[in-house]
Amino acid sequence: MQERLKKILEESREQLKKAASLQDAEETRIKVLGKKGELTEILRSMGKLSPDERKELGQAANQVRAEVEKMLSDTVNNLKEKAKEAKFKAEAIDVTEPGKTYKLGTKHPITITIEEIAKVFKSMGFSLAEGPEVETVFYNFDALNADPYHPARDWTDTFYINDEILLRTQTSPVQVRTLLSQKPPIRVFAPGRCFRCDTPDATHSPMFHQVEGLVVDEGITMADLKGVLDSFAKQMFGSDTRTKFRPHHFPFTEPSAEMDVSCFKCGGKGCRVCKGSGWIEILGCGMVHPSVLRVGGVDTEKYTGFAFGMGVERIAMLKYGIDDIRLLYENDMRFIEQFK
Ligand code: 2U9
Repeated sequence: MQERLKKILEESREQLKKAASLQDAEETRIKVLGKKGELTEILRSMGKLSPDERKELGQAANQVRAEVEKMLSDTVNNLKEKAKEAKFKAEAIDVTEPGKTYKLGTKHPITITIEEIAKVFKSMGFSLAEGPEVETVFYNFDALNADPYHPARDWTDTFYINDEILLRTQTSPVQVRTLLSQKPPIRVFAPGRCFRCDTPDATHSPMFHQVEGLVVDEGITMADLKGVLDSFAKQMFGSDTRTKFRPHHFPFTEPSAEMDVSCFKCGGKGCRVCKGSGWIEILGCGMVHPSVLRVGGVDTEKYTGFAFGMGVERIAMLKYGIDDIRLLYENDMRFIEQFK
């Protein structure tokens, strides 16, 4: 029996020396000290021995058990320590390494221009209005007093999805929706993407942006239109900017006009930007046609209004000296990154 105990102790020592994981150590514990373990079996079988033999063997067995337990706990502690060291090593951070830098994107020149225009109109009490890019013929044409045979309605000029649904050709449908959902006084500006079947060239893109505006209240006159748009021009292009209104025609406004600003490059003397005229056309505008107001549910005996619309690409191109609209949509970062 003593020999067996010695063997158990030696084998345990050898096995634990080789133990590479907590699992290996646990296997040794089960083999020796488990319910059916070698040492447990010996201790259990001692009942059959004489009291003297039991005392002698009991002492020896308990000593072996204590030693195996001590070796087990040393091995477990040792393995845990090693695992901790390995984890620390794997997770080590070299604080001297240069940090990772992430390249920040820049705002698109069209976004910058829309934000600049929005800031000016917000400062004059206008609020933002938005609407769907996929519209109905009613909101895009019918409600805006467009002649049933107006060329813009033609499928060669407009992207139709079916007979009734199209990609909006201007942001005006947003204001029609505003008229139908809000009561005067109304003071909104509507920036957004628009679509027309244009073949791309230096000045045309089938997708472009507009900012339109609408004011409806009691006693609104052409003087309000001129005051607001002159103030816009001065805030947008500099306080020295002068404005000039030329008669024009739009189906949704009457009277209608186009507004020119004195050239912000040469101050009006004439240069390449203003093509020698000293003036640059910036936007279209007019008093909202009573038919449009009526479709919007507005009492035309009580209320009048003015509206305006401008092409964002045109303003951005003039401001930044961009000579080809296609540059705005090629997504060449070397171009886009210049506008910060
Ligand atoms: C409602 C009533 C009236 C919006 C207006 C213009 C004049 C205009 C053009 C500018 C350059 C379009 O991008 S462009 O080609 N727009 O000249 N737009 S008045 O009039 C409205 C809109 C909605 C209910």
